Amino acid sequence: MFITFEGIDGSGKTTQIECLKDFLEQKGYNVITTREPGGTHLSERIRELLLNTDYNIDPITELFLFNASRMHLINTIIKPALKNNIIVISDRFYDSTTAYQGYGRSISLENINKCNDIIKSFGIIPDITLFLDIDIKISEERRSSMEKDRIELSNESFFEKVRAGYLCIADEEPNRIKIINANRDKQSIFEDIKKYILPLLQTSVK
Ligand code: T5A
Repeated sequence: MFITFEGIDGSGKTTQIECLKDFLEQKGYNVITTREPGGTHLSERIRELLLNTDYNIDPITELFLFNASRMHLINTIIKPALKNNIIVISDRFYDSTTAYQGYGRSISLENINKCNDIIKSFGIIPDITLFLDIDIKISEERRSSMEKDRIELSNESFFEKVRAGYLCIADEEPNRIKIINANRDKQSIFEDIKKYILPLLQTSVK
């Protein structure tokens, strides 16, 4: 099973992924977690470039760098793990590209979809995507003590566009993408996540 988490920066993905991994392991499942950009040595190097505040990166270069990181992660980690019936949980996947580079940076959705279609052609499509929907102001408060990376330095209107983009994507694929109110405490959010994941476990191998 391939589970992805999505949301704007600081929406609580890392926190919930840790809870879900522990929960699934306690039930006896083999689980690996990964993140985008990153997850392999090469992709982590690409992540450093993408998030480094020293670079001014145009949207199309950014689009290709995210996709290069993704392709390497798929071939090196995700595909082999799924083949071995390991549950893969990824912090972000191609919906991030649609939301950030498409809706956020205004690259045409036609071009975004061309890239996403290449990725999809390798057969790696999330079984479920949990979109942690958080108010921009709350996410900013939660991140206030953290140093900002190149993308986090973007202004509020950028994140409004990204969030609106996620809502459009979720609207288009309601069976796969579940919207979760992430403005609440950690446990309430996790209860919702469990409600979506538990029915899917019946089809997973331990
Ligand atoms: N990107 C990525 C693109 O533009 N295109 C792409 O295709 C891809 C793949 C990646 C950046 O790259 C962009 C998006 C991003 O800008 P990242 O590090 O993955 O960078 O992105 P972030 O989402 O910024 O990761 P964060 O770790 O900052 O946020 P998380 O994981 O969503 O949030 P988390 O769990 O670390 O929580 C943030 C803080 O809030 C607290 C936590 O303890 C933590 O301090 N918290 C809560 N506090 C109160 N109540 C709750 N319910 C809380 N949950 C967590």
